[in-house]
Amino acid sequence: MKKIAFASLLASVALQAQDKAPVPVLAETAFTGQTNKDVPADFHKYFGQRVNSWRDRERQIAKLDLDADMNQDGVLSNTDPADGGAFEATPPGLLLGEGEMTRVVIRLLPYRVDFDGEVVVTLELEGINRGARTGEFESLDDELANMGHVRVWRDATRKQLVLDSRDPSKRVAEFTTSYKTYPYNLPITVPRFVFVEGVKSSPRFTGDIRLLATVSHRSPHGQQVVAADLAQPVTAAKEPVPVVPEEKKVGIKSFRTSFDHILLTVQKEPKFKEFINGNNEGAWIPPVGKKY
Ligand SMILES: [Ca+2]
Repeated sequence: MKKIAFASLLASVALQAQDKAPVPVLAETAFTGQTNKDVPADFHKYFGQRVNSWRDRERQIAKLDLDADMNQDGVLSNTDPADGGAFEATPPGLLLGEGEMTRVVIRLLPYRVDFDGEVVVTLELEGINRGARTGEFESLDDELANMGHVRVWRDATRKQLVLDSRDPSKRVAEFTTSYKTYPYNLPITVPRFVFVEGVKSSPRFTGDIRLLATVSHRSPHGQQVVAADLAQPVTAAKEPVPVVPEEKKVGIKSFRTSFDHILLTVQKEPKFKEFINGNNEGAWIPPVGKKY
């Protein structure tokens, strides 16, 4: 996660916002700062307190990056600052028109092979309430009514649905790979890319949708490995954690969860594109019946 000039970027976004059409009046007091959900790390309450141990790659099982064509030039670049870093985590994030799709690449780089159990990759869609510092809505109904609608597909032809932000049973997807073949089966089990489709425009806020990806380690005993100083990841099962006999714990390494996210905004029409290579990587798919 590159955080380049995050504060100044926020400031410039705020200035741009002043030039736009009047913002609809919000029911609650308008909160215009950064919400807790603007950093993917919010899902872990101790993040920030132990940054160094969190960033210790020896403790992570893999590096995870979500990448998209943030600057809408038809090329996904892992080195172009305009395609990554703070742009992914600052509203409006990735702009999508209704009916438009774009490719999001999941870069998973295994650090470790010396472990037992499974590697679990999750993709999750969530709304951000920009009227509250916490970024949380009062309820799921409130959230669904006040956020844009996106779907995530595994393919460009909309055959394999991965996520749907309006369907409570389709807001989290999990991909699991066993230590026996990891990392060799990662490309098969975990999508290398997905397509995000704008369905309905964001009604109140820009940057009101986030696509969060996590990669974590699950022990051979079926539980998500959570070290003593870690909170339960939000995506973890809510059932009681099974008790692991002491002798079985010997030799089991636990690893920290890696994560990344991209903010999204859906608008009525696709943003104007100036492709530098004619979109020949298929990074963008226009709404049905339309052309770029
Ligand atoms: Ca680009």
